[in-house]
Amino acid sequence: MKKYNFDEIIERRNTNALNTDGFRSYIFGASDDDESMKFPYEDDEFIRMWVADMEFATPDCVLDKIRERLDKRILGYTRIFSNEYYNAFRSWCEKRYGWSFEKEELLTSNGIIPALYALTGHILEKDEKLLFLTPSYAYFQYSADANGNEAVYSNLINNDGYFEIDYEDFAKKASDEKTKLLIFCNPHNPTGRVWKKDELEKIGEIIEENNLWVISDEIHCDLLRKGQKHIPLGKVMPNYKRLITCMAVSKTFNTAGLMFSNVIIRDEELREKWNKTHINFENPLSIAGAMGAYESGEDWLEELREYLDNNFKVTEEYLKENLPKSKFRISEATYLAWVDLSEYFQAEEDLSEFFAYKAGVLLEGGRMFVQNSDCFIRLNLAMPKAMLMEGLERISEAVNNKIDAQL
Ligand code: LCS
Repeated sequence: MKKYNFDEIIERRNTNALNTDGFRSYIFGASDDDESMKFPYEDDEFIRMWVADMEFATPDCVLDKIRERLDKRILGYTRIFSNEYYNAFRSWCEKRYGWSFEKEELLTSNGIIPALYALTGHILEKDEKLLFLTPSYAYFQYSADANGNEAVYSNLINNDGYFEIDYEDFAKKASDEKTKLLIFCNPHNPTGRVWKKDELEKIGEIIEENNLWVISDEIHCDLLRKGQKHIPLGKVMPNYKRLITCMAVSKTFNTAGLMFSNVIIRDEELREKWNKTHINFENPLSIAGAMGAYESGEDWLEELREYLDNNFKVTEEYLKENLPKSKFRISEATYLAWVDLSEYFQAEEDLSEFFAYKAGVLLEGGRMFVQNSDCFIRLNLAMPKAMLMEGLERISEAVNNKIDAQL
């Protein structure tokens, strides 16, 4: 008997949700109130498979802690003073990943994006370069852009839908004397790869050889398919000081709007730099919610993972049957499916636009993932199955209509 209801469809409009109201700017670069940007679908008719938050309710273990905190009735300036939060997060990491860290290394931030921007600025001089693997979550690029640094890319190799690191290329880029920082996404968005021990060790060796700073962005690390295991990069590089690890409850428990994440900085000097410029107040509701997640969120998470595993399975089956020329391997982690539609589209086609206009589906595709991503779409599968099936049907119908029209 299941304890949680992931089939419930929850109305998100009128909550200032980016997911429902922010797609015009985020996906299409328009203004969010641009009346001229019309689609054959009303805004509430779209199936939304884009931004990485979930259509599922945040679990009660999180909401109840927030309610409890609200009931204390004063929401004044707040910072983490007690050991409670550190203990809860450390226990989570010890239990799930067999890894931990010292209390003084743990800092918090209003999200990982602000942390990436700030750390890039602290670490790099203006003429130095930021390296990451592509395709990539675009905010790695934006961190370089915001700080006026050049970005360098190492393309992953696509082995029949399984993405692997090109160590030779990576080592070459890492050895450029101007390359000083790597942002490493573990597990990887958008391909969903969970980097295995031997892969992490090889990457670790190259990092050490070149004395690179590395930010290991592990925000997706709780969202693994059954049978997969997350290994923090810090676990294979236990004594490497130039390593920063970012983790959060926000993806796992659907609390991205609470703007709260963990930034574990080993290097003392960098921590000092951070502390000098970082306004380290936190939202009391965010701390309460994160405590609820770390202390009592495991059984909800295990059921969520089963539900996601099934959504991936039905997506694989549906695509095989209805878009037989699409190429798709179930992601090892994340709730994001990375689907290759190169048999149906040309590189220059704007896939997000195509699916918004022709299918009524909001998704991110192609160039939105920096490079090495032409003809791919990324589908967010974290939604009730009924909604997912509707999205898949619309996607395949639109592609099949396009093919029929070309015949
Ligand atoms: N890092 C990675 C790898 C992410 O995928 C995301 C969110 C973030 C950081 C953002 O962290 P935050 O600032 O919320 O703590 N990923 C998103 C995505 O792929 N689409 O929408 C959000």
